[in-house]
Amino acid sequence: MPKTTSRYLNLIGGKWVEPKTGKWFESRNPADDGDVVGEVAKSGPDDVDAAVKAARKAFDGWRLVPAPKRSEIMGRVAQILRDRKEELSQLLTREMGKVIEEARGDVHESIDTAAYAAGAGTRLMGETVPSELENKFAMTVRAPMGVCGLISPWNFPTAIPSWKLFPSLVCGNTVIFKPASDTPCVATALVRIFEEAGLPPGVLNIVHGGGGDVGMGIVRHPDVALISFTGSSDVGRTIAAECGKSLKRCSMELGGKNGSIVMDDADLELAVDGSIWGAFGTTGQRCTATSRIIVHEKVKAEYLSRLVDRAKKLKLGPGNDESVKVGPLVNAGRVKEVHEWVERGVKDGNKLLCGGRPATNGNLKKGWFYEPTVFDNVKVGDTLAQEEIFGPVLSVITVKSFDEAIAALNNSRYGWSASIYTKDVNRAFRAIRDVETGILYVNSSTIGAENHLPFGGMKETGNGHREGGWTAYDIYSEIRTVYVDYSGKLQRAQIDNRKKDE
Ligand code: UN1
Repeated sequence: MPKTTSRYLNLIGGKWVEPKTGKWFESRNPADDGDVVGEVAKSGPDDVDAAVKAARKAFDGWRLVPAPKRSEIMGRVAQILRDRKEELSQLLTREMGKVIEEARGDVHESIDTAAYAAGAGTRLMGETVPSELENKFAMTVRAPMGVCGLISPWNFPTAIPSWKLFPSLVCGNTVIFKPASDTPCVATALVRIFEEAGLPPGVLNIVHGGGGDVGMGIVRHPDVALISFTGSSDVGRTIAAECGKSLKRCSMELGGKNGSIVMDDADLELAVDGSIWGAFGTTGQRCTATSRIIVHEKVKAEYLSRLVDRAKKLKLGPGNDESVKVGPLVNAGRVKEVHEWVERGVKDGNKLLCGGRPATNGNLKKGWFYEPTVFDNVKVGDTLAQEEIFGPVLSVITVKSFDEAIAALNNSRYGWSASIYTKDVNRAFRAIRDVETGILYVNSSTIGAENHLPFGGMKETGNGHREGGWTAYDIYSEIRTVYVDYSGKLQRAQIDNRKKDE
């Protein structure tokens, strides 16, 4: 009997509806290409338009719901997420591929973000400042922006949408959510939880489909006030340019080429632990993954031999096997692309120490696996040291001093995350001052950010916004400055209350 596949629809104005295009696409398990997770709406511009209309209509009611009441719903979402953590994590692993322990971390990050949001509505603070004039009051209040377009990636299928969904909704906006087309099923499961928690119809709409038809449709729509996008710098640049045409606010979380400095006084075992986790955790598919090691020449030989030994022993396999450390890449295209970068490294004369090819032994051939790869002899300007690979490929650069290490680290057009391993507090603080990244870890990996702190990068990694913590709430609100004059007469700032020669 043919297996029946579940269909994943769009949620528009509180109703689950088929796409007006009549088209569908499949979401498949990256560890087993024969496993179809779901059949998903392949939407088009009419679907986007219907969703924006619904969100626009719902905005008038939602913005007037007191923010603490909006937050109460987020508290309920947090509770349902806790109750469903295992179920969601299993679906996440099946659809995206990351190992189950990390899938639980991904979902837990959503729980943390929801719990933060559950209190955030009581802290949507403005400020009061004295006026220069008598009998006049000055303050700021926050106002929602309208309809927000949230476009999320596949690598953190619940955590990253959560960083966008919770603050935008608590701030009083309504939302069109376009999840990555590699992870639509888990995104749908997340949206169903908001629905179940009592979010009014039309406040959160999901539209599935491709970046061109749906993503750019949302970006270009005149009734969408804001775009939040996480993905590659190339796509981010296109979206930001489009937003620039109508001066639409956009928040961009983009590419990275994150480096860890291993100084000559580093705890080498710790540095190796952190490098393995940073480079090969999530199969290297984190924006903040470690893709460069900048190691002091004095400790290089010892560090590298331990690192390569560990990399070779990592167990690859389907993420739902609890003993597996490295899951598949997300799709066939990623394997091809990662391999092209590796071939480029070999051609450039970088020295391949381990890995360097798709992993196809036994069951692995059913999915999109790639061997953990380490390259030595990489120079700061080499392709492998400059381009974001987004796979399990680590490039090692050798330096002779702290200053050279910082210069190598900063020799990148990206500025996501960095780390330094040293026992010298002076070097640690100089790194805090001198690195050109949005995040710095001292004696830890380049990954592992916590949801309640700002998260974002410098240079071509973004455009200055920070998700996470309190700063996410600034992305999704307008500041309105209010002056209340209770003097009963016209008072002119900068003119009255001043003598001519003052
Ligand atoms: C990402 O880097 O793509 O900081 C997101 C971390 C996770 C989120 C990573 N909390 O490693």
